[in-house]
Parts: sequence; structure tokens; C-alpha cells
Amino acid sequence: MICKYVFGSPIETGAVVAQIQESAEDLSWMELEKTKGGIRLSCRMEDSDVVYGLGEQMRGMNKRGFTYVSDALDDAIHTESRHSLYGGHNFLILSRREQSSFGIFVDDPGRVAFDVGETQMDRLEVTAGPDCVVYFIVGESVKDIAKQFRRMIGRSYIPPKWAFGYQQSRWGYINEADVREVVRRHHGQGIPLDAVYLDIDYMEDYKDFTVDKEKFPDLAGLAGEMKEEGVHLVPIIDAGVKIEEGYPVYEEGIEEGYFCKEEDGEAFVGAVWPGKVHFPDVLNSRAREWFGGKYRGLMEQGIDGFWNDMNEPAIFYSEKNLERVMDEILAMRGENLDLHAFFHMKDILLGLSNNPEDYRSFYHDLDGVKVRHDRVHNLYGFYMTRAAAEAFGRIAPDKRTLLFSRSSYIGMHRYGGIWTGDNMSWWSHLLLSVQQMPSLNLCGILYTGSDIGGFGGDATEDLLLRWLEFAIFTPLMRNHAALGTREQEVYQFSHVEAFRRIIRIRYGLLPYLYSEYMKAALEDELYFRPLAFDYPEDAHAVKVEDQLMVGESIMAAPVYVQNATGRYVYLPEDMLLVRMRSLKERTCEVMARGHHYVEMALDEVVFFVKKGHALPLAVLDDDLLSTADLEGAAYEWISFGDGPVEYVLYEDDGISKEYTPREDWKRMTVDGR
Ligand code: MIG
Repeated sequence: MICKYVFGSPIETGAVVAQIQESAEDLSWMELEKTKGGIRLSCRMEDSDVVYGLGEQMRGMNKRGFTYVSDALDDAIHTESRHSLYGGHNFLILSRREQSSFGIFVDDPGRVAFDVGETQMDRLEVTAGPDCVVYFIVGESVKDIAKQFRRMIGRSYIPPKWAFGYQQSRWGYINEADVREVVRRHHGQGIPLDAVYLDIDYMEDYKDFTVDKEKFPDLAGLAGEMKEEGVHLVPIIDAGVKIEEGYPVYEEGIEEGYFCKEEDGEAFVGAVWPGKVHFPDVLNSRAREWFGGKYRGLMEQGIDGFWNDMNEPAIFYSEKNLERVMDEILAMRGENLDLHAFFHMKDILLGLSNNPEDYRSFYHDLDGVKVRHDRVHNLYGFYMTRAAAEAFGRIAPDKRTLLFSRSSYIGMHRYGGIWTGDNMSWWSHLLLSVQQMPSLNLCGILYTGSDIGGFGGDATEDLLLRWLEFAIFTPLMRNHAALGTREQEVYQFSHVEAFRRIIRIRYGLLPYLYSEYMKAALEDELYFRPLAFDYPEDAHAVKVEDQLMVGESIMAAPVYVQNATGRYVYLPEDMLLVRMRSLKERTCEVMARGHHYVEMALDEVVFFVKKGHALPLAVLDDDLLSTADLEGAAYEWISFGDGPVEYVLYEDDGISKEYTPREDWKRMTVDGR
């Protein structure tokens, strides 16, 4: 059951697709208070209550003990004290033992805060509004609540199958030669690879939809050549459009009034990579159609995947604020800067970026309704991505195109995936990534993953090995790193053979991972789940923060501690431990319910199979180099059960939008071992 409450006069955000009647009854799950700025909803939490959800936010799967603020922010230091990351994912489930559990979705694209027992350990407090819609969902179980929510927000994005292959990225691949080298060094050593990313350097002066002719004289040629090898090129698109006479995107945008405007009607000037930019008003349907249409040029050159960046939107500084700050600082020249003056100077300089006042200084034209940006801030990345997805629907209607974004809001999950942004080469961020996955799935975001090896900082070989051993399960499996950091392509390290074996295990698992992804997308299910979702009666499962259910058959328990040669694993029931050094070197062992210390060598993949379940494993040729080579592969099966075990296998061509209907999914019966 879903109940809907409307406060003030909210805009249509596009998060919800189901038609839901406003509730006639009073809101009863939480106490409601109207405040000056909006509304406050609060309730008591029992010690045994657990809070799930909130998408990509920091911290654990159980969100208790902190305040999370939906206020899309470009912040590259994801420490545990951070209240906001790139997205606005305002859905959580309060899972309770004594009373009925419920889900709450706050459809408010402005700032929303979830104080989940930070101020008072036993209180959940949500502040939002003034204009917002709040939904409460009750159901038989947390799984059921999650499913009802997913039904309400619509089907998750489905990428092409090649986007489940291994992908390599780095901010710092400058030209054609760099791209060729990445492919050569993977494929040359038998390491499968399906995509190479083009970061901002492929553009001419960071101008969207341009290609630097010196570095990439023939992008179409390169894309074609790469595709022959099974490799897709995936360019980045940034939100800001460079202000430059003669640059068509700028000129058309000005001409048609497609950029976000200040109060007086002048286009807002911010600055990002190219220096001064305007932001396309993607919340306006005409501007959206126009901006999305710009992707066509690259698609005509053979590009079939994109990542949208800087769309919080990130602002290094605004023209106006910079003027003010400069004036102030110049006036300080020659002064004796005491403590206050000095820190004030530092504050105003640091405060130039992503300044709340800047976000209050420009407007969107929601097809006739003028809305100040801060009220809809969290929608920007969503609508930029929607612009692209809708354009793909016109440009390549029958084909799936890879698309994911940095900033997002619930609703965007129908148009693309996300990556979790600028993490660091920290062990704690490997664990964070594990914990973000189920929370993101709850918010509908299925196509997702983190920068493997970490974006900022220097990755070590052992970190990369362990990270890959987890990332073989994430739909987006991309190694990405920042400019200036240690090169972290797998071939930069000494145990190339170990990396090759691990990445090949991903390809071996692909029939299962893809089948599970597709079933989850088509049936509004969760691909990643906290253990408690599958074992609600198990009082211990609920405490496990570092293991995950992956699809219907697998439980993952990654190592995320440096120098550990194994870890404690909790088995909520008897399971089959599968240990792989390679697809061929595999051992299985039945383990009893309970706690175990399991050895996991640095170059091994270890996972567990649930009782009564099975999974297919593709038999790979030794020379498999990309998902294209998976075509026609034979399967072997891993299964665990007393008698025959069933597995429902989803298959399709991986590229068309004609998904296999439920009645044609293959019901496989294999022997339990
Ligand atoms: O401010 O395009 O999160 O993945 O490599 C940095 C350069 C801008 C941020 C993205 C990152 C990307 C980088 N971008």
C-alpha cells in the first residue's frame, strides 16, 4: 500500500511514473510538523530498527547514526563526515521488528535532510519542503516495500551487454595513441576489455561535442578500428557549455535562450573546465531536446556510450562572486591579516566553488514556470541524462546506448546508471563501494559501480586485486583514475597473470550476472541486497555490513583490509564455498551455517552459493578478449542442493530493446552436487 501526501505546490519532478491518488487519511507513520522553511517528519526508532536506502550516501548499509543531506555536490573527498555526495536519493526503509516496517520517499528536488539518529539516537527526522510530495509504503516485508517503490518509479535503465565487460578509463588518455596502447596492452596480454573511456582531453578546449583534431584526427576511424577488436569508446560530456564566439553550441544556446538565466534574464555565467560557461536549461523541454540532439554528432562517428559529468552542476566559481571576492582580497593587500581576517580570506576563496548563493542566483524555465535553481538543484544531472537518453531514442531507437551520470535523482534510473564519483585509492572506499551498491539498487539505480582502484590517490597492486575481486560482481566494472595519480591499468603491475585470471572470471560469470541484472530490471527486483533482505528472520544477518547477495544465487564476501589473507564470513544458512584461482582451477566446499574464518589469497576469487540455487559459468576460449567473443559459449554449472536445482536463465541479443518476455525465460534444471 502506498499513501501520498502533498505539501505546498510541488513541481512534477518525473521521479514517479505510477498514478497514485492523494491520501484522504491523515499521515500516521511519522509526526508531522510544519516549520517556517517547510516540513519536518519524525518518529521514534527502536534499538532493533534498521534504516536502509538513501542511494549513494556515505557510511554503512544500515544508515543509522548520521545525517544525510540530499544536496548534489561535487566533492572529491568522501570521508565519513560528509553529509552530501552527488545524488539526491530520498528513499529509505525503516525496517522494524516490533511494528510494521515502512518506506518513505520524499519527492523534493531541493535540499532534504535525513537525520537518522545523529542528533538523538532514537529519532528519525526528515526535513524537506516547503513544496514536496511524500510517499509512505507499507508491505509484507522489506523486499515487498522495495518492490512497490520500484514499481512506482518505473523500470530501471538497461545498458547494452558489452557494458558488462571490463572497462578501462583514466583522466590522462590524451590522444589516439594512448587509446590504442590501452587496448594493445590489454588484448596483447590476453586480458579481456570492452571499453576505453575518453575523458575531457579529447575535446577541443573542453568544449562539449567537439573533438580535438590534433589528438584525434579521425575519431570515426578510431572508433571503427576499436570496434573490430570488440572495444567501445566512451566519451565524457560535461554540463557547462563554453562561452566562445563561433562555437555553435554556445551560439545556438544564446540565440534560442536555452541557457539558465539570472533574475534579469541574462544567461548565468559560471566557470568550469573551459573557464566561463553557461548551463543548458535541461529542465526545459525544448532546451533538453536541443542539448540531447548534440550527442548525435558523436554517435554518427560510431560512438555508442557516454558518461555525463560535472552535472550537479559543479561550479568552480561564478563570474559575479569571483568579482566580489577579488575586490575583497585586493582590499586586504598590505593589511596586517589577523586570525579572523586571514581565515575570512581563506573561506571566501574556498567558498567560490559550488557556492549556495550562486545556486540561488539562476533560474530554470520549466516550460513556462520560472523556478529558482536551488529549489530543483538535485534534478540537474537527472535531466541532463534524460536529455541524452531521449535523444538516443530518436537517433538510435532500436539499440541500447551506454549512458551513466555522476549526479542523479530518483527517476534518472530509468534513463541511465551512475558511477559513484571521485573516490580514493583507500581500502575504506572499497568497503564503501560494497555498501553503496544495495542502497543504490533500492533507489532503482542498477547499472552502477565505483572507480575500481580508486580515483584519487595512488592505487597499490593489492588494493587493485581486492577491488577487482569485488567488482567482478558490479554491473559497471570500470578501472578509472585521476590525472597525476599512479597509473593503475592492470598491466602496470607485476602480477599481470593474476589480473588476467580475475577479469576472465568476470567474463565466465557474465551469463549469470547479465541474467540476474535483466531479471532485476524487468521485474523491479534488487540485484544487490543486504543479507537481511533474504534472511529476515536471522537476527545476525541484519548486522552484516560487509557481505552482499548478488542476484538470486550468490553471496559475496570481499576482502577489504590490506594484508589480510582471509576474513570472517557469516553464513545465514549452509552454503557452497566456491574458490577460483581461474575459471579452470576451481574448488567447492560445503560450509555450515554460522561464522567461519575463510582464507582468501590475494589472487583468488571466493564467493558462496545459496542452498537450492545454481549459476551458469561460461566456458571461455583462451583467446577471449571481449563480450563479443562470449557469443555461443557453452555453459557449465555451479549448483548447491540436495536434489535437482532450478535456475531461470535470461538471455537476449544484448543490444536490441526487444527484451525476452518472461514466458521465454529458460527454466534450467541441474543436479545439486
Ligand atoms: O573535476 O573529467 O568525477 O571521473 O575523470 C574533475 C575529469 C572532473 C570528475 C569526474 C572524474 C573525471 C574528472 N571529472
